[in-house]
Amino acid sequence: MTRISFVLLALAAAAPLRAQSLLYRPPNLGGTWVPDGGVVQFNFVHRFYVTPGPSHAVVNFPTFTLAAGLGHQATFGAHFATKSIVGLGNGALSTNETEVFGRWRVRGAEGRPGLAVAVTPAYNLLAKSVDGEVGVDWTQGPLTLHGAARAVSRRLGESGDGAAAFAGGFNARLNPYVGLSADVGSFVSPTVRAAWSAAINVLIPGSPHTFSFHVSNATSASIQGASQGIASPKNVLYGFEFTIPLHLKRFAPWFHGSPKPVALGASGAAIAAEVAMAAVKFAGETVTISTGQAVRWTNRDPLEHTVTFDGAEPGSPPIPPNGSYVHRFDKPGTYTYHCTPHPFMKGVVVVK
Ligand SMILES: [Cu+2]
Repeated sequence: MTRISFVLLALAAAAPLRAQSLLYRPPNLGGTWVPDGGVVQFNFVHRFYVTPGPSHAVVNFPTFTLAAGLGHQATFGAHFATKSIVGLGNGALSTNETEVFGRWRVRGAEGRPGLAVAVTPAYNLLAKSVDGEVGVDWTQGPLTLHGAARAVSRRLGESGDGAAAFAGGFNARLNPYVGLSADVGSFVSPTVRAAWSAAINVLIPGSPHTFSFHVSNATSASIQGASQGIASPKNVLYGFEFTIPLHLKRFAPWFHGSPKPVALGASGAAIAAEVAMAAVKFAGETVTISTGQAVRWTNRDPLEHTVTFDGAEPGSPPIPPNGSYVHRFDKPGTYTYHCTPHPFMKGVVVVK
């Protein structure tokens, strides 16, 4: 095995961790994470408290994060929170908080020992505030330490002056799959309650997903939301975060024009019937031909299909998008067939 294939293997093994792992980020710190190029990261934070009896109503505080990895250690994304404390100040007309942000990791990489530094410019649509964060983290063995300096041009409900906030936290990995983390962050202001969190972080084995169970008092994952805690009626929220990397390459066939036609199966046979494979169906479910004639199947879907006979007749290999397959029938009979990846796709060839 060459040195290069060793390196590729090591990268492949590291990939699940590099795919935006909660083992390297506490609940209220964006830190320096950047999705890999061509990956759209979907993260879902859900926090709640339960009101006292008799209703025991559950009050929910979700934040959705969508961020696209642009390559070159850069990302562009947004947080959307539906019950943000940022929206509870004077003059707030809504608790729906949207923050759009960019992030550029100037140095370092997730999961690699040493220092990482990232800058995160953002705009908070609810607070109408230009926000920003400089995040640093330092990884050594199972430990990652985090720090962040934040600035906002306008805290919601305040008179328009800017404000600064600072945050810090850590991740401690007990093994490759489980870790603990905590953080605290606060505006430099005696009137605003500091935000905090503590979490158990889990990498789901065999998957690119990470999960955290956490407690916190912060109601959203934006720069402003992660810098202030809810004070009443409850000051502890329970919750979780789930991270989902979506690899755009998987969707490539949807966006690229028709791939090159590929012809499979018998060549030179007299084609007496055409069957299109479209919308995950065999168009023209039953075709009738004479002995010695052939049928041609053409795949119009962006997915692979097969023509697999239910009897002993040999069928097709996987037929790629824009591929076709020709099969000649030398014996009379009724040939039922299906698609192996999509068994609900069925068809019949009657040979007289
Ligand atoms: Cu199919």
